[in-house]
Amino acid sequence: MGIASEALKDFKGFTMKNIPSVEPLSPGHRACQGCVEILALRLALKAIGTNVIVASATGCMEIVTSPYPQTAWRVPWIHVAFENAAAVISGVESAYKVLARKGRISPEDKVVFLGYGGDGGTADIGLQALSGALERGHDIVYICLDNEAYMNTGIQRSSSTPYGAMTTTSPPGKKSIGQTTWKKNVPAIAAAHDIPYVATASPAYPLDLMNKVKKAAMVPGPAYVHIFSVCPTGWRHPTNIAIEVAKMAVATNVFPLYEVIDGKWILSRKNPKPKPVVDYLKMQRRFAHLTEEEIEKIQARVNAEWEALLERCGEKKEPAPEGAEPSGE
Ligand SMILES: Cc1ncc(C[n+]2csc(CCOP(=O)(O)OP(=O)(O)O)c2C)c(N)n1
Ligand code: SF4
Repeated sequence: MGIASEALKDFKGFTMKNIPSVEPLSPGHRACQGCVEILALRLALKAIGTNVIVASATGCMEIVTSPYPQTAWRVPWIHVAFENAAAVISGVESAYKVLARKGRISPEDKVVFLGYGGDGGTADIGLQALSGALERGHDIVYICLDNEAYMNTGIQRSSSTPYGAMTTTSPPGKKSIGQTTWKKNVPAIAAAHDIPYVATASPAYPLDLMNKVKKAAMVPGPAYVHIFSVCPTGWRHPTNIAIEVAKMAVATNVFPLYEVIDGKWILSRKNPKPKPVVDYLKMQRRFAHLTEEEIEKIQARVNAEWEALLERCGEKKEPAPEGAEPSGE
């Protein structure tokens, strides 16, 4: 049994009946109306509880929670540079271990060391620090709050911006369809470090999200959780449909939910009847300029990535031999 499976063998998940009332990240912050990124962070902190030290890369969540002299944080929180949340939180974890070894603090209570950043801070500028922290094996949780662009500084494209999306640095026009590269697969990059726990999550499925964050906090060693963080401001849709957009991303296989525990890939939702990707795209003005041809291209890409994920999760059915009778399934 791997170290994550061992740590999780008696895991009891949150249910509607035992959602913690604790709010380590308090209300009264300054996030935009309908912001799902702040909801993701709130749910993650509820799952972890108050025995936590947090390192926050600069970005929307840092800006909206810490307008000096006010703060929405009820737990120890360190604001760090855009690029080094993973490096700083792994340093805090190491310092804690040294203090415990020297008898200066009691090692009995398990403190969770949480680093988080947006997709710009994670997939781009902080990727090196993240990779180092994962490779060194620190006992940390790292959360990427993926709103698919650099939102805090005015909606610039990141390597996590999906193909075809409009941002201020990938404007569509006569000669451009918007973002021209495909979204970087950071959860797969994290999993390639052979760490004990990796998961994708969405606040549209809050219990699933909280249980994954709880598991990430329980496993010894590095854990990475990639959270789909809908941003009505940058994605250009009404604030009241943010959770519907998040649900549609899962229903269309644009953002599949899964875990990688000790290297074993496990689908969280099987989705036998995926909805067409256009249902997701048409909810958001950032994709409004796309032609049918481009939408087909995106659908083909989503299909291929889903097939690859099924394969990794051991869910792919063998194709029936030629000439075989249909099974009627
Ligand atoms: C080295 C460095 N470059 C640029 C910036 C300016 N900056 C601050 S936040 C930010 C964008 C953050 O984007 P992301 O990490 O995706 O988080 P979001 O705001 O979208 O939640 C940028 C470019 C900075 N603080 N430091
Ligand atoms: S810009 Fe987007 S991610 Fe940032 S606070 Fe507003 S809704 Fe949230």
